[in-house]
Amino acid sequence: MVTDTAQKITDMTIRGAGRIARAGAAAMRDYARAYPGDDLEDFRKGLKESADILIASRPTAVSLWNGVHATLLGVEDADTVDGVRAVVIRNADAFITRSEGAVKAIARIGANRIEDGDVILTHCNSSAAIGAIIEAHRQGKRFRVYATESRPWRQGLLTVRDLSEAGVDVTLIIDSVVNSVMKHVTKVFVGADTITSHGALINKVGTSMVALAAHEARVQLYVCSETYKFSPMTLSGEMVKIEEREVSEIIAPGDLPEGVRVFNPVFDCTPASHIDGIITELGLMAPAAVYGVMVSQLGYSVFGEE
Ligand code: RI2
Repeated sequence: MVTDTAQKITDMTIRGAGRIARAGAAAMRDYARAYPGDDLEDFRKGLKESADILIASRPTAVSLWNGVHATLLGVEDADTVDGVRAVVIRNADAFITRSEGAVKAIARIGANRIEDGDVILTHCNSSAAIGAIIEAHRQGKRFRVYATESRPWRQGLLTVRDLSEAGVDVTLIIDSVVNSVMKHVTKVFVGADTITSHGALINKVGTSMVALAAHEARVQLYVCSETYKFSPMTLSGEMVKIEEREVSEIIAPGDLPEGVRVFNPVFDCTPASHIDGIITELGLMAPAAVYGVMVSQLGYSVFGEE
């Protein structure tokens, strides 16, 4: 189960920072539920190994790390297999409920930033950002959306499907058209894979170019992010690892001229200076507010046991 979920996350059958976090928590819960033995130390060891396998399945989105680690809170305090099992199941269910609730809250709060006449640009496929756009449409606001294709995985095709099914007026563009349409855009809404303690955004590769174009055109950029995408590791100065994926996602290896290398990072970093607001389940906050939220809400993850 754990290796199955990890494989699905690696091969992107399960994707999106929120979804992989919930899938990681659910896999930990299922492991705990199915553990057959009565050896407490072996159970704890199995939980730790499961957590490591899940977390290694995709390295960039800290949501996965936070979702998996959330299930282990209090495991050291329980002193029977059944006690540990109950803790992990309760933690996993609580994380999944919190995550789903956060996405809904972001939709409500994000919709408040959308007005009649807006032209919104979104990049890749973020359920948090799309939720806000669809909620604004549901409230009767009249606006339109540009959605990037998002090479190489083309998650933008999911975005245009989601938005058009909800009745939103949406136009698909390839990524390199972003600067050309920016003069018509009034707001950019994107999701997040990780947010650092100094308010920088790690999101789908290309987000930083979108942000540069928006900054140049004085267009507001909002990030829709649950607070479990805030990275506690960055508080202690750790860097975010940017995932690099297979060459074959860009070009069939046989089609590549000899001697040509391919560089395929799938995320990039947008500085806090190019972000107008982060829409979280706690409300709209400035990038500079991230540090305080991290310390008060997520600090346990930094200083707790591994
Ligand atoms: P939600 C995605 O990563 C995109 O980068 C998207 O912006 C982000 O996760 C957040 O998605 P990928 O899994 O959690 O497609 O808002 O590489 O759905």
